[in-house]
Amino acid sequence: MGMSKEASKIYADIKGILEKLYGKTVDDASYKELYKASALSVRDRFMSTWNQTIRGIYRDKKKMLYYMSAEFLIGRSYASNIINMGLWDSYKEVFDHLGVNIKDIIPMEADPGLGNGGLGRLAACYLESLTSLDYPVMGCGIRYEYGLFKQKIVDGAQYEVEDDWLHDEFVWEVERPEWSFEVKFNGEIEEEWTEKGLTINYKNYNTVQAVPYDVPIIGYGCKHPGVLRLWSAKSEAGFDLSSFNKGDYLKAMENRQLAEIISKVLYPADNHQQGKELRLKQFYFLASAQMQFIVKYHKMMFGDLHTLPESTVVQINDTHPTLAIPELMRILMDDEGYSWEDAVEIVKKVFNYTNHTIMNEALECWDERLFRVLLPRIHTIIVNINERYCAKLAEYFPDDMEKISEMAIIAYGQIRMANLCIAVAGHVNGVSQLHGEILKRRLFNYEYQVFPNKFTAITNGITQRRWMALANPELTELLRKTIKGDFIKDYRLYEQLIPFADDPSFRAEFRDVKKKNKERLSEYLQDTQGISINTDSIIDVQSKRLHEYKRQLLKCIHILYKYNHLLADDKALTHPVTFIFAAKAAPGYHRAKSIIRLINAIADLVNNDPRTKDLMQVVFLENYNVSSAEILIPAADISEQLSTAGYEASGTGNMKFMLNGAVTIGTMDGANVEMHEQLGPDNIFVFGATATEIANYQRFKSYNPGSVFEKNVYVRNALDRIIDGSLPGVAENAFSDIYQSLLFGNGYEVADPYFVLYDLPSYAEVYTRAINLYAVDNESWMRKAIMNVAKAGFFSSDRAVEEYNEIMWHLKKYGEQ
Ligand code: 26W
Repeated sequence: MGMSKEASKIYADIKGILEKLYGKTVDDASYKELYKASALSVRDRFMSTWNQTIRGIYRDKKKMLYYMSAEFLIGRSYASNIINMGLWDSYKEVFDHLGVNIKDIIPMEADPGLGNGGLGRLAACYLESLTSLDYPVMGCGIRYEYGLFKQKIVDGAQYEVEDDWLHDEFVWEVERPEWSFEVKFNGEIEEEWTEKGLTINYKNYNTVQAVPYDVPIIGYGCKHPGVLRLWSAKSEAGFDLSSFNKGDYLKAMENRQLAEIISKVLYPADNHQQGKELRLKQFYFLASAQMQFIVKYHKMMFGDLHTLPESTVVQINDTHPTLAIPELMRILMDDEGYSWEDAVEIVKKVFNYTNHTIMNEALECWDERLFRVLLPRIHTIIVNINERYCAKLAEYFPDDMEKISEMAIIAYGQIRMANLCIAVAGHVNGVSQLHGEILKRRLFNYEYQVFPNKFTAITNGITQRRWMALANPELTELLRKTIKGDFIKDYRLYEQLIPFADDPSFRAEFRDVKKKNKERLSEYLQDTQGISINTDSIIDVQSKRLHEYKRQLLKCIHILYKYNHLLADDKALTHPVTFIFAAKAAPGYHRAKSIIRLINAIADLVNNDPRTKDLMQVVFLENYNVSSAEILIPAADISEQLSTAGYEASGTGNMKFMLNGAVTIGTMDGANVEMHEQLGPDNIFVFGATATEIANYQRFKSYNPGSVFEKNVYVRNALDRIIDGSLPGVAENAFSDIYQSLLFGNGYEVADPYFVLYDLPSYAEVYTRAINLYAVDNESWMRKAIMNVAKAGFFSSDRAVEEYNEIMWHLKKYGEQ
């Protein structure tokens, strides 16, 4: 059996690496060793291209985008790199030759969980798209030694286990110690007037060394790899020399730990900020290291910093990296001798800001006293920015102190990061059309009046390389036979599918693909959790972080509603349904954890009742992450996008389901609104109150969940199930808190703040319609599913980054002058 030339070469390389690394042959290497050796052979194939790209940027003084983010949820790199390099078939051939399934090699790589959810995954999709489109980009983040916790479910409850993802070595990263910088904390500043003007003396500070690790980003075609630069904290060599010299070795080591703790762990809270000192340290650490790099690099290229905006544009992904703004001011003034005015002129041309949430508890604020102690110099700079900013605002709103203090960067002892971003950034972006409108009309309405042109709304996107080619090889194969041209590269080509939605033989093939993906999911659930699912059932999925506004509870109560209905009428469900949930809860978010416990209790109830178990099954998929999403999403028939209208800034999971041919049941929220627009009302199931209706209820405090409860006996009976002792394995009052909160609220929270009961009847109505359609007119269902794929092109991150580039980045492709 002969291998192709390419495969033979790869095979020889892997053989050589195995020998060198482990002294083993391909026959006695373990899967882990095979993974590592083959990954290194992949690396060897792009290293010189990567190197040339970096040199080219420097030589041609190319403008580069720095995408700064506290989170990059990149997922595994191995298959993605091979696919984008066009080497998938050859690598598969090699493993076939070895009698090994390449699909068993892929999971040997740890999935770097360097993000919580949507915001981190968006950053990863954007890096991939920018690189695929041949734009120069550097992602800038933190090399957390421990990523997001791994989730274990024990007796129905979530437990967190550390994610030691670097344990087996991360083969893709390259340490760049020559680009290390010192980051300074604490201490005092002294202002001194000399003949050169005001000079700042910063004394008695602590230093931490920031060491970058570069991860290559291999775009489609692998022409010009991008880079994700992740900063790691190291204590200074001889960090505490005096203790060392006094023989206090332990004290010295202790200090070392205190320094290195900065990049130890990703905070696992999503949409809830706590103002913790260590988190502030992480953010300044990232901001300072990255700005020092940018300044040094620009000076090497241009010699002079006036031209900084010609080489540099920075995108701030949510407020987490905001301190980059005052840090660049500090460097320009204190280290480079610029005046305030000159520094401002440069800085305001460099930064743009993307907002990802309107949730009040997620808007970052820092206690001013804590801030001043940790970052005294940055504090004085922000005070100065604030003074000038407020003076400017006073010109627009003379004597309106209320408005000005609402917009101020510092007020009531708090430093507000979003306000700082709006004051300085060139553009403020919302992540969907609706979200952009809400920023302008509600959250930042005063700012919008002052800076009407700053506000933009570029809808999020996802990369079709990972979310089609990698995650759904079966559908990719079918599309390859159907679509003319390279739809992996060009998202516009998906529309060619539209006529095929009416073609019965295409539908049959499409249905077949879905079935195979359900079987793959079933195997996964069997292997990981010992669960078997009915692959002829409708697969209904809600997968996303657990949060009350995302309303996993709505789906829970609806399942109980259906369960009751089925007990009363065995025709209440016309087709078997598998209800899947996948969600991590922030460890300190008790209500969210309690909802996970509830989901598992409901699973125990319906899965074990002989009257319902053949028609309904409830599954909680453990440890949802990028890798499990790649298996889960392609298997879905129904995508649940249930957020209370106005709360989900965009959503990107919704787009992944759409691309993979699931039909959405959703509210008119975030990007669902645009999916509805693209698809037309026939290809999506919309329900629930609109964002305007919700806002009005809130404004007039006119929503009363008690009346829904009283009026609707089905709602009442469903809700009663959670407290009437029906649920097995839990104490009768285990969920009384949830029940109470929905009906009565408590001291500091209104009743049913996310309108779960309000939307339940319309959800139930639309749900029944959806299931019935699938059951009685499956051809029409498949038609809708295919239309979803056909219309998903708009939601490509290729489209999104092109829009950003057009409006704010103004990058040139490699080879473009
Ligand atoms: C703890 C502080 C904090 C605050 C906010 C941590 C993380 C956040 C993020 C903004 C949460 C997040 O991921 N937001 C999501 O961003 C996605 C990408 O734009 C959107 O699609 C989601 O709608 C939004 O919830």
